[in-house]
Amino acid sequence: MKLFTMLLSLAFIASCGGAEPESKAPKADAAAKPAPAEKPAPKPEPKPEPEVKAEIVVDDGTVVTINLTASDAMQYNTDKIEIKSGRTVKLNLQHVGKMPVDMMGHNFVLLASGTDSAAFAAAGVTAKDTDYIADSMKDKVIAKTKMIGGGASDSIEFAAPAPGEYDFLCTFPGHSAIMKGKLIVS
Ligand SMILES: [Cu+2]
Repeated sequence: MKLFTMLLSLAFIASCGGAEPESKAPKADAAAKPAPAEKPAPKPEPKPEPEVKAEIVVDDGTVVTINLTASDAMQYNTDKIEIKSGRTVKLNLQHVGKMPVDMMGHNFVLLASGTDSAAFAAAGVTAKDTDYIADSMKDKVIAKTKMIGGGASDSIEFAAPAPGEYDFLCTFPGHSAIMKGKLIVS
């Protein structure tokens, strides 16, 4: 009788013991799966827009520095530059593109007040040797950089002209339709 009871309880324990791990195992599995490793991947990235844009015009009271860029998209980084008269102007032109000067050359040419910039550009279309500035129009130029290709830069210095509005442009054929702007001196 005692032995039978013992066997019975052993069988009971065995069956219990057999059932327990089965019910525990999936629980532990389910708990372990979603918790680690999968969350970091789809973290939302809150783009903070770095905008580490250099100032285009920096005036220290004596020298005004103009940081002009020109791109393969045939664009300057500004079409309006405002400065004060009496300053020495240091203009840095940087071609931030990659295309060669023969295909996407850029320069900066500042024209005397009242110059017809379209006529100026048209006159120079065939004057490749002089950066597309016609001899007949030379006297309209207040200041100019070299014609440069992708990755190159040129810096020039000139005295700020008298208060007024002045056109500037890129003289590479066709560019001045877009690559033009106003220098406003006050
Ligand atoms: Cu250009």
